[in-house]
Amino acid sequence: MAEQTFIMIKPDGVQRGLVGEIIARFEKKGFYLKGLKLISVERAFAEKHYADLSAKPFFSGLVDYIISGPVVAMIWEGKNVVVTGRKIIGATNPAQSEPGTIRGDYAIDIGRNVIHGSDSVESARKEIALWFPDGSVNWQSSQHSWIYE
Ligand code: IDP
Ligand code: MG
Repeated sequence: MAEQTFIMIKPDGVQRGLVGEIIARFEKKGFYLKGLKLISVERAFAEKHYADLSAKPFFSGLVDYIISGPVVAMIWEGKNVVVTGRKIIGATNPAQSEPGTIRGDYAIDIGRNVIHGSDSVESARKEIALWFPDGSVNWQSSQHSWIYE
């Protein structure tokens, strides 16, 4: 199967009306949308998603942030989508994110950085299994041969 990543538009991105803009960036790049839902998650679920960060001082604030409103959970697929997705998103701290990236263009503070993207193929696999237990939607784009040589 082609590489997949888990992308989540955080509650601030939903509240600020950035859902369409963010989806458009991944679509126009040529990645394929293979899963999509608007969902509010409970504290225990958010803690599981961010389990690797449980020792960090900002952990409880981070969990409060993620459960503060609905998020848009997505699976995106394509060649190198994990690494390229992180580039489209930009550096964790928007103060260091390049203009042209999502965080560089739409965020100011690290604790309100609009979007999440898996940091490796292995975390993508885990995060997709957590957020999409039924797996991804199987479809093929009719544009495939216009995007890949
Ligand atoms: P990432 O989202 O770029 O992968 P991580 O280090 O995995 O960054 O951190 C997860 C999320 O935790 C960040 O996107 C951000 O929302 C939040 N976060 C990270 N560092 C801080 C911090 O120092 N203060 C507040 N929130 C932070
Ligand atoms: Mg991370």
